Amino acid sequence: MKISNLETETRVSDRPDQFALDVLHGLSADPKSLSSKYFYDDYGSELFQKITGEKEYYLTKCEFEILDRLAGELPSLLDENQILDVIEFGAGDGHKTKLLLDGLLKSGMKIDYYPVDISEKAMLLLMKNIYDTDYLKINGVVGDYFAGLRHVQSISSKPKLVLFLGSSIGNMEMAEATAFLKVLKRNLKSCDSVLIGFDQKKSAEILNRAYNDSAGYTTQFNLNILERMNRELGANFDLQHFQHYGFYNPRSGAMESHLISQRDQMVYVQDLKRSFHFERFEPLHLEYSFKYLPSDIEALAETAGFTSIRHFTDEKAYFIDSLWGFGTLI
Ligand code: AVI
Repeated sequence: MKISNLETETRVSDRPDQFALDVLHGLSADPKSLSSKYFYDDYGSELFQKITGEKEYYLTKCEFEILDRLAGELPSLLDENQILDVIEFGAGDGHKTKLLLDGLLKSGMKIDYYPVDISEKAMLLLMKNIYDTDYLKINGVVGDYFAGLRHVQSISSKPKLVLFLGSSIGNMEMAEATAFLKVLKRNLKSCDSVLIGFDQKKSAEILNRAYNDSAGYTTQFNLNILERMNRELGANFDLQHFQHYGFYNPRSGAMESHLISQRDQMVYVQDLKRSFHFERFEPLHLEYSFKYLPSDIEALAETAGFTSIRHFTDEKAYFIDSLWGFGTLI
């Protein structure tokens, strides 16, 4: 695997043939579904950035508030380690992380920062916001999260802080989130820590508004997955005949996003040489965004093998960044 300054490694999940296979599988299934990871082509990532700026989408603003406060406190929680590797999964544009890094640097720490992202474009964006100094060295890793983490473990034995911010864990179903965190745990040592963002359970009205913003970016974000199939796989989806439907399901504890076919229609996907039938009002499921109670977070941490947990929340208690480690309480 290659690392640093945008030398790219093989892209595993984003290969066009994998996309085609997943589309074949997802559109042949009953009920139909596609993985939300396919939202994030360049245009989808741009739309997501716009969503985060919308007034209804409180998640990013709440996490910003938390990290701003945590930045001053974090050094003392990390055992005052004077040198640290900070590894971030899915770093985005780096704005939120910069707050934390600045806090750590102010305390006199020396940091090697390894943002790991599958998107080279995201990495370029981040490098515009965070740059090398005498105390901060940035080593961008374009690739898979765990390949990135293992690589850093193989070249450095410094204590690690792994960041997985922004409620990305919420886009995983429980079994997947648990498996993901168990693998993370296996790849860490007892001196390492993890900071993970969780969106909290709250009133259905607030949640429904956040995933149905009035400017319509969430609708565009969902429809872009059809456009992506048109562009990359030669499909002929007519976007006018699908409607975005996002709602909170209190039984599963998740926001669900669907595109609902507005008519009985056939869609042809050239690269698959296959047509797919959509009945009138048939849903195509695209995303879960699971919401957590503090007790859900603690149960998940324990199941994954982490024993030291501390929660940080915003004034409204809408969002939690949870710091996990090993051994006794921090
Ligand atoms: C990236 N992820 C945490 C977002 C979320 O809130 O689940 C994606 C998103 N979907 C609709 N709006 C934002």
